Order: sequence, then structure tokens, then C-alpha cells
Amino acid sequence: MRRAPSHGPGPFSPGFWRSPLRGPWFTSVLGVVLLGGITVLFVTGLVSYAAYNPDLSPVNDKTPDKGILGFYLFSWPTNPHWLYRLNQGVHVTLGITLIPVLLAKLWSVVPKLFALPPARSLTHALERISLLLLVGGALFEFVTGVLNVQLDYVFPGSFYPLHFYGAWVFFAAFVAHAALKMPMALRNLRHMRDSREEEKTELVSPNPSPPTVSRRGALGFVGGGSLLLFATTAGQNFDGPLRRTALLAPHGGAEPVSGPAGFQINKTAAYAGIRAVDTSDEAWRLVVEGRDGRTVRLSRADLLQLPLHSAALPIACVEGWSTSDQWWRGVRLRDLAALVGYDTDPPDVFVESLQQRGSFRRAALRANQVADSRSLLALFVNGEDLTPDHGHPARIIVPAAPGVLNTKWVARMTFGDL
Ligand SMILES: Nc1nc2c(c(=O)[nH]1)N[C@H]1C(S)=C(S)[C@@H](COP(=O)(O)O)O[C@H]1N2
Ligand SMILES: [Mo]
Repeated sequence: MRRAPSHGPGPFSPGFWRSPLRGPWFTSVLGVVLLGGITVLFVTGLVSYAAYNPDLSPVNDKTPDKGILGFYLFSWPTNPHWLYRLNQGVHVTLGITLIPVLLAKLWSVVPKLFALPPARSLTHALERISLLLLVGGALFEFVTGVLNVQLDYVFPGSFYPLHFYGAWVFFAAFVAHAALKMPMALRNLRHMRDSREEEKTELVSPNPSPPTVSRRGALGFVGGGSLLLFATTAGQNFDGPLRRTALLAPHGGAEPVSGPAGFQINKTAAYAGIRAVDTSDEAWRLVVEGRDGRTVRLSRADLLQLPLHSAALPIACVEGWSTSDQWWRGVRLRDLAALVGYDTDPPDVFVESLQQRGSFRRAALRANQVADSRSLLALFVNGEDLTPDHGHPARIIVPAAPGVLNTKWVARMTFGDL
């Protein structure tokens, strides 16, 4: 029997960590899964950032001092119309599914956190500092992500820059870590399988308790946890019975009402402080501004006199829920641009809501989004007037864009390059 080397008291002694599950094979399997999964999370996260058209700052992107990190130079496309729905569905569903894998991975290496001496050499010291960024960054990104999805914006307005900067710090540490450990992880996976004959490493307990479950069994348990999270989350990207399987989705995962307006609502009119007196046919006017200060004021009846068009488009929120295509009907954004002097080549537009309360009131759209014939100032959805909660009297709907750009209760639109 091997004797436990004692380097310190309690957890600082390797003999303190007795699970026979810990070892290079177990850690390597989880590490390889995270390598693939976190890379996808990072890419879909960056794509999601690009979808906001962050160069339309400070309106769409309020990240302070982002410098070269805000390097997007392209206009977010409008095709395919489900682009953001797919991207964000993958980002959020995968992120939630990976939680058990992340926790198991951290558990598998936790003895190393207590390893003494704290640093054997300068390289070792640097490696341990990078691990702090890695573990701290991972926990920070997963926690802020989940909080945002579940409690929509516990930190009003600040989730976005926190998650954004956190992602860069975390990913830099992650790349360094993967580059350092990948060769060893692959070697472990190729040669060792689930062998008990592992070379003695820091990960293997010198004083293991008798096993109660095999390593494969433990991996199955982690995978089962992931599968359960996946199965109770993914449904929020679909309508009907599937959405009811999204037990973990925010808003209880249920349709808010039935009928034509029976798709998910982000913020209700009551929450946003929208009063019926301001949205009545008598009171409400849409102000459209454009070239050379040209301004028109339109009542809902005026808008109904303009050519009306339909488009089947989803709402896809950054929080990871989305609706299937809904039938929107209203006035094309490019037709509104034409009313104020842009007969050809419509420019960008800055959209403001009636809403005075809460962090969300305005959003900007790029010229290519305005030009798309499916981009509407919608007055109807699924054959009926918009309900107050979906943005009555009028709301924006744009193909492939994040839900947050689809401003509800529109009051003013200013056309002109931003
Ligand atoms: N004025 C206003 N418009 C808004 C919002 C808001 O809070 N206020 N929320 C946005 C977000 S984040 C989303 S996902 C969609 C949701 O639209 P829905 O509630 O009709 O599903 O509306 C967008 N438009
Ligand atoms: Mo949203």
C-alpha cells in the first residue's frame, strides 16, 4: 500500500482527496468535451454580438472602452431569416447543457487547487495564475449567462459588457490552457482508456477509497445530467407542446395567452409603463423624420392607407428563447423611408419607443435591414391587431435580427446614416 505523502493539513494534503474516480483519463474526457463545446460557445457568442450591429454604438452596443474588441465591420445579414434564432438557440442551449460537464471537470482537478508548494518555478506560477483566470472566467461566464437567461437582467444594462469582457478574458486563458494540455489529454485518451494502471499523477488519489461507481458510470451520470438539462431547455425554441417541455426556460415555458397573439412576450405593456391613453387611435402618432429635416406625422389610420405587406418571421431573444415564424403585416420600412426623401437606397434608421421606463427604449437598424422587403413596421400579427403586449399600435420586425432590435410601441423613426 502506498503511503499518502503529507504536504500540509487537511485539503492541502493529497491524501485528503480520496475519490478513486479522479485521474487523467476522467479529466481528459471532460476536457475534450469542453474544448469543443466552449469553442462553439465563444464563436456563437461573438456572432451574437455582431448581430446587434455594435458599430451602431452607442445605441446598440453600450460596451465602454471596448477598443479593438469591438472589431465588427460588417452589417448583420437578413438571410436566412432564422439566422439569429439558430445561433442564439445553440449558444444558450449548449451553454446550459455543458454545466454538468464543467462542474465535473472542476471537481476532477480540485486537489490541484490546494497543491503545495504554491509555485515550483516561474512557469509553474504563471500556469497557476492562468488557471485562476480560467476557472474564474468559466464560472463567471456560466453564472452571468444563466442569470441573464433565468432572471432576465438582474444587473440591468450591465450584463452585456460583463459577459462580453468576461468572455475575452476567459477565452484567452482557455486557449492557453488547451494548447498546454491538449497533447497530454489526447495521449491520456489514446493510451489509457479506463485503465486503473494510471501513472501516478497529481490527479490520482494516493489513498483512494474503495470505488462505488466506475469512471464510465460517473461519466454516464454527468452525461445524463447534461441530457436532462438539454431536454428541459431546448423546447423554448419551438412552439406548441414542445415549448411545454422547456421546464427550465424563463417565464415558466408556457405560452402567455392562446390565440393569434399566443407567442412569448418579453416585457409586457404594463411592465414598460405603456398607457392605453397614449396608444389609442386618437392620441398615438408616428413621427418619421428624414432627409433635410423632413418630418411626417402618421396616425394608425394613415398607416393603414399605405401599401401593407406580410412576412413570416420569428422573434429570437438573446436569452435563448424564440418563436416559430409568425405572420406579421404592416408597412415596409423602406416605404417609410421613401416618405421622407429616400426614394432609392434607404439609409440606417434610429427607432424610439413610447416607452419611458426600463433600460430598453431605442435601437438602430442598418441600411441593409431597412432595405429588406420583409422588414416591417408591423400593425398586425397572425391576422389580428397587435396586442398591447406585442407592441400595439406598431412595432418593428426585421428578418434574422435579435429580438431586442424589434422595438415595440414605436413612437419615432429617424432615417439617415448613423
Ligand atoms: N419598447 C420595447 N421594445 C422591445 C422590448 C422592450 O422591452 N421594450 N423588448 C425587446 C426584446 S429584448 C425582445 S426579445 C422582443 C420581444 O418581443 P415580444 O414580447 O413581442 O415577444 O421585443 C423587443 N422590443
Ligand atoms: Mo430579447
